[in-house]
Amino acid sequence: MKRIMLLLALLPGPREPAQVNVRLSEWKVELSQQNIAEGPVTFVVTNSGQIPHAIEVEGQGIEKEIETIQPGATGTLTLTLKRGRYEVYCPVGEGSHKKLGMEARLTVGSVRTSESTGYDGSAMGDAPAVQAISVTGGGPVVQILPGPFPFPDSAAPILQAFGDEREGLESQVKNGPYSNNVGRISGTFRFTAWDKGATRDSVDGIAEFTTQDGARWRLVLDRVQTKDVPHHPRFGGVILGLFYHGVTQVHTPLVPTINSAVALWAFGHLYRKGTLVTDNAMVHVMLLSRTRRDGDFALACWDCSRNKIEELQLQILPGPGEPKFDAPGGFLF
Ligand SMILES: [Cu+2]
Repeated sequence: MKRIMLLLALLPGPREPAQVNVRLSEWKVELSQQNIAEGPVTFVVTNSGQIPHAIEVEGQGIEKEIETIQPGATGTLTLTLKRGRYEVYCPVGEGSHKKLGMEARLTVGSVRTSESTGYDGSAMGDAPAVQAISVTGGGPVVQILPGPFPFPDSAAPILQAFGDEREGLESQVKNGPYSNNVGRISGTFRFTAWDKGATRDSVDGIAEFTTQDGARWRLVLDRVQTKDVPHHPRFGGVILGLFYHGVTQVHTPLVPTINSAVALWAFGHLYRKGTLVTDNAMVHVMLLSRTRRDGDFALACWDCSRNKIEELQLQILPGPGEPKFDAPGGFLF
């Protein structure tokens, strides 16, 4: 009996999975360790953010994801990983969470750099092919006047998660720059935007237009806004290729769900009839999948993400703490 006990103690038991703690938030995936041994591993994933997230582990022929985790909740994923490099990212939002920074790298076993087969930025499709974009408006120029948002019931459940921004957004549902109340105006808009990472994004552009009241406006864009974009969850600067708004819970749901070729946030120098109004107008520009129909330019869809990317939107709002100006926020070029 004694001999058998000893034998059992010497036998290698099933290996306990290694544990990697993963913390998800906007817009980061943080791993407790970036290097682990080959074999079984359990990812203990906590969503510390404000919106639902998930993880997908990809590399060496593996592509496994966890079910979506609600804010504050935890989930686990156990995998057996062989030696190599892996990518751990959030698959929510058709790639937009990943694009906003929710990705991390994990190395299993010891891997020499020359052996990075199966993990390579371009092969994984995560290296943006375009770093800059130049856009010139060419369509009818339309001013979006204040009015009710046409899909209030679709936006209502999304707004539940917006915390202290909810009240302001709910007032914009009733009367805001996302309405079907539009007027034809004249003007031009062109810009170039550079997507160079968290702090080096840049923009150079100019919009000139005459609003319905006959006032001539000029907006000069020469710097992006990377912080304090007043939308949940926060991000700014220049982003090329982003699926957001609407049902995504990313930024206001008073814009339908869209796909954008470029989205940017900038501070603009705004002039009215040649006089400087502000150097800090808050500007949001998107070249996006079409949301408005021909003719009356009414919002035509709540999910517009599959439409052709051909709508150029410009939104100009007063800077933080600055008084309202008498031009409403939204324009199409
Ligand atoms: Cu996410």
